[in-house]
Order: sequence, then structure tokens, then C-alpha cells
Amino acid sequence: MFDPFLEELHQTIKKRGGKQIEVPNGLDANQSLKRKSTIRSWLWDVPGFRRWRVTRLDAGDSLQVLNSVAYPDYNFDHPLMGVDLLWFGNRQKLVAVLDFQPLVQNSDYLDRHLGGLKELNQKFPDLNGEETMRSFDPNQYFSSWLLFCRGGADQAQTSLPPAFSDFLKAYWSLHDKAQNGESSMNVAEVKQLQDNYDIYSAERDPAHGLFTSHFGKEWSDRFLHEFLFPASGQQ
Ligand code: BLA
Repeated sequence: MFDPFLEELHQTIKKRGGKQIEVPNGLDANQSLKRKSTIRSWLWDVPGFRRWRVTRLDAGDSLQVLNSVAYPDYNFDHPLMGVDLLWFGNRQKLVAVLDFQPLVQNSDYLDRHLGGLKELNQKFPDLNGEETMRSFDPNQYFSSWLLFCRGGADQAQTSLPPAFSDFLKAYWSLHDKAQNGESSMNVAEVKQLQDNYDIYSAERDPAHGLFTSHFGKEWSDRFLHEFLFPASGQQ
């Protein structure tokens, strides 16, 4: 379902000089015979970023997922790029979340970094259903202009493809602007906030139960703390 997006994401990463690096042992892929699912992950070393991860989960008609987070180098203060796309084929249900995930919520910071996403939010109104968050806090590491939709095939086929492309372009343009500007925070502050993102996300991520049901608790705990949110494993 999301393979064209995965392809586009990997192409833009490569175009920006990204080099694939190794995913920690055993976390690069897994399969569940019972749930007939396969999970695969990639890790990229991209200029300007300290970490860029990508995960694809293919459980046939029951679930398709594309998930990715980009963590800028600590000397930049701009938001992380967060993508979480889920397609429940049996129910024809789409959950799509695309955000520039802000490190802080003050208005100077948001004005400086969120303009591009604000425009997309207006351009794609049917991906902005003002959905309620059940497990996350919308005021922590999410922006008010995120594209967040609990929808169906309609949105998946019409708005999502152009929105995904525009979203990637807008994020690169934010990144380029940030690289040429000055960070409002020092390296230690950015590191602290990015680490807290991992800790917060590992606590709230609604995916853990899902991973456990497919791949068992031991593997899922490792995947969560060593791959998805590594700073959460260093407590
Ligand atoms: C929701 N994400 C979800 C849900 C699942 C996943 C099962 C619940 C579906 C629902 O609300 O109906 C699945 N999350 C995954 C999977 C992975 C994962 C499979 O991390 C890993 C491979 N989630 C992110 C990122 C963002 C994000 C980077 O991982 C930011 C863009 C957002 N996911 C996000 C939000 C929700 C969600 C906002 C709704 C949760 C809520 O209601 O609080």
C-alpha cells in the first residue's frame, strides 16, 4: 500500500547523500508465521542528520505500515520529521500522521519552523480532520499543523500521495533553511530534547502491543528501546 512512498522516501534520502548503515543485530527484519506478517527496517546516515530510521510492516490485508523519524544533527534546533501511515485493509481504514515534530512549543520557534507545514495543512483539508489523540499529548512533540487523518480509501488514494511528496519537499526546505540559519539552542539542549522525545514516545507509542502480538515481547522490547527510540533504552 505504501511502497511508492517508501520508494520516494528512500530516493530523496539517497539524493541527499544518505548512506545505508546497519540496523542492530536481529532488528533489521522479523516475520510472524502466525500473523503472516513481515517487518523490515532501514537506518540511514544522512548529511545534516544524526539518525534517520524507516520501518515497513506488511501484514497483508490486516495491516500495512510505513513509519519514519528523522533526527537532525544536535547543532540544529529544527523539528524532527515524523511519519506514521497505517492501512487496515479489512476495514478499509487509514490512519495517516505527518508532522514536523517540534522540540519546544514557544511561538518564536513555531513561527520560525512550522510555516511550510501550515501551508500544507491548508492545502490538504481532508487530511486534517482535527482528530483526537488518545495516547499522545498533542502539545508535546506534535505541532498544531500536523496532517492527521483517520479516514478511508478516498484519502489514501487522492490526497495522501501528493501530500506525502509535498511534505517531504517542505521538510527538506525547512532543513536547508535551518542549516543556513542559526540555532536558538545549544547542542546540549537539543540533545536533551531529542532524548526526551525518545523517552516520551517509547512510553506512549500505541504500537508496542501490536508488535508484541506479532513478534513476541522480547523482540518488541528490544525493537522499541534499541531501534525505534534508542535514548529510551539508556535510562
Ligand atoms: C497511532 N500508530 C498509531 C496506532 C498504531 C500505530 C497501531 C494506533 C492507531 C489508531 O490510533 O487508530 C503504529 N506506530 C505504529 C507502528 C510504529 C509506530 C507500527 O511507531 C512503528 C513502526 N507515531 C509515530 C510517529 C508519529 C506518530 C513518528 O511513530 C508522528 C508523526 C504519530 N501515531 C501517531 C499518532 C497516532 C498514532 C498521533 C494517534 C495516537 C493517539 O490517538 O494518541
